[in-house]
Amino acid sequence: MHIRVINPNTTRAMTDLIGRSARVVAARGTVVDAVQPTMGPASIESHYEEALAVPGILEQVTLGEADGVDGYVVACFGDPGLDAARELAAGPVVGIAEAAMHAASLVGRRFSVVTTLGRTRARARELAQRYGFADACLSVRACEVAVLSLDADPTGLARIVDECRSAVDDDGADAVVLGCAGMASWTSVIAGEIGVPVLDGVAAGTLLAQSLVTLGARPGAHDEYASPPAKPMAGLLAGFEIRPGAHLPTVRHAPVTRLEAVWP
Ligand code: 5HY
Repeated sequence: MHIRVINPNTTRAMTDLIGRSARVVAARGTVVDAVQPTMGPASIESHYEEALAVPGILEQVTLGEADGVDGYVVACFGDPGLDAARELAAGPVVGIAEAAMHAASLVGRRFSVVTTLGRTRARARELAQRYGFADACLSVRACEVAVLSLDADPTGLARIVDECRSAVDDDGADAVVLGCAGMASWTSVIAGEIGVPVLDGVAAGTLLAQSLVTLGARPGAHDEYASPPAKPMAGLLAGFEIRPGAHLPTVRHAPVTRLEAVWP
């Protein structure tokens, strides 16, 4: 089985981190690689950046289809481009917010999300509502550390732990969802500090995508997730045109980053 984890931003260090976090949990025999778009924002912390990340995600799904990828993880907490990716992919496509929230709902009655900047909180709450967790998602907190500062900021981890602890002590959460792919490597450290399950969507998404492939569960090729209709595409997006009789665009880019799998 081949699972491809797509970092929708264009920061190689995050792609590397995401790839490592995914490979740690993947089953022996599951090939996991991590890629990033050839175009788009260095990080995603606004609606504008989220919108501009989608063509790059679809580029990577198109390339993945040519590579015979069985399932995908969209590794950005806003789950950008998820529905569009499902129209292109033959196999399952899982978002990290979606995966982490579902996992949290199986180990806690009520969970909180701890994300990066406060401006992304509404998006997290919107996703909780979309995924059916309007009641289960108790609160969405922000550590106010920018995505690309998570590693560099010496106070970053402490600020995330503080917000996670407040989610438990003040909000009453019995599970916490990490609201950024860049937090993936801190899951067990944070769980040890706050004493409740902590769910990272990179790991949860990798395992969920792997499980869906094992179950043979893929988006229905009819109705909502059918291939997009053939249609002219103008300007910068001309490479995304789907021609009559085709199911995929003729994207001409090669992936910038492809970390070959090294499973444990
Ligand atoms: C992420 N942004 O997981 C989100 C987190 C956020 O570049 N990768 C990003 O703040 O929404």
